[in-house]
Amino acid sequence: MKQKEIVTLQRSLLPDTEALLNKQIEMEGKSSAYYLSMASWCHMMGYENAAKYLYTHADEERMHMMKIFQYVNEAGGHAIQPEITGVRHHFNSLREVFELILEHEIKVTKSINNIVDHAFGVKDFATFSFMQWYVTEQREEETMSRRALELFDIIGEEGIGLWTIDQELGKLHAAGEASGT
Ligand code: OFO
Repeated sequence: MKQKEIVTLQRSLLPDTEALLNKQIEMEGKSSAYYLSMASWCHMMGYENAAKYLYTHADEERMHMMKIFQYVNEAGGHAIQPEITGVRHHFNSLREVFELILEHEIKVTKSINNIVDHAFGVKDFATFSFMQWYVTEQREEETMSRRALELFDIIGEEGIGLWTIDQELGKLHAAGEASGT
């Protein structure tokens, strides 16, 4: 049997599932780039703990991207290294950074749910099962993003408010690290 035939026989991903997974690879890659850019802005502005939180988050998003990347190739598809452009480098405030994160995470959750729904519909139970990790991860990420944003309302941004918020973000980050989130 020729090499190409062996590869074809091993293929278990349908083309539209592969396309959806490649779109998700792109989304996770963009998440990593967005959070790295936000981390840099926070670092430059002196929000040390927010920066640490976001540097770690950027690394985690790359890991999310790589998990899908490996899965696509192992399932006989072709994972595509995404083009990442249009990354924003400047923000109006620390609150805006965390509003953008929550907004972005909600979009990611919808996209993950769409893949899960699709995989179930076409009876691709391997992909359905693989994506369960992302379902849990998104729930945790949304919770963390909401908690971070709540700090702005609870503490307020006047006086030493922003400094206190940054300290609390440090605690949130430490708690997330301890729980593996
Ligand atoms: Fe990959 O979880 Fe956020 O985006």
